[in-house]
Amino acid sequence: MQPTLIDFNIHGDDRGSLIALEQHKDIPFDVKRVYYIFDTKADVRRGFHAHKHLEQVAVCIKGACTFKLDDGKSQQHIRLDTPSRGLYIGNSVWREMYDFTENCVLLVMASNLYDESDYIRNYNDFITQVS
Ligand code: T46
Repeated sequence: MQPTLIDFNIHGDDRGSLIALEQHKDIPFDVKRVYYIFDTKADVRRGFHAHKHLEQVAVCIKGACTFKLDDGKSQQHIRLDTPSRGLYIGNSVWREMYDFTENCVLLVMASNLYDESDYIRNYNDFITQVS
């Protein structure tokens, strides 16, 4: 499945807003792990890897950042700047994150537990594997 933006339903009322995310309803896989990235220093780029199997949905629940996604054939840059929109990233997609705002909190839901052997951290290896 290609990288896709997912709009979440906002339960808003006069008290404010609430978003609930459920596996196989809002998130297209079993959610086995959640992590979040925050306090990212100015001008830092993170990521620089692809995953062999992992699927993820990333959402900026505060602030904003940009994903560069590369499937080996084409690249796209996607700005996440609202808690009501998530970015689905499947396997075999090289990703880099940059232009974090100072207050950015990037929440990521993942289809599996942390496993370093699922990472492809060398770009040439990635290109070889997707070619
Ligand atoms: C991804 C992008 C969007 C853990 O111990 N458990 C975890 O679940 C994760 C995600 C990381 N770590 C450790 C491994 C490293 O020592 O935390 C440290 C930082 O991880 P990493 O350098 O991989 O972080 P990013 O921001 O480059 O990438 C992360 C995810 O690892 C990755 O799956 O797709 O965010």
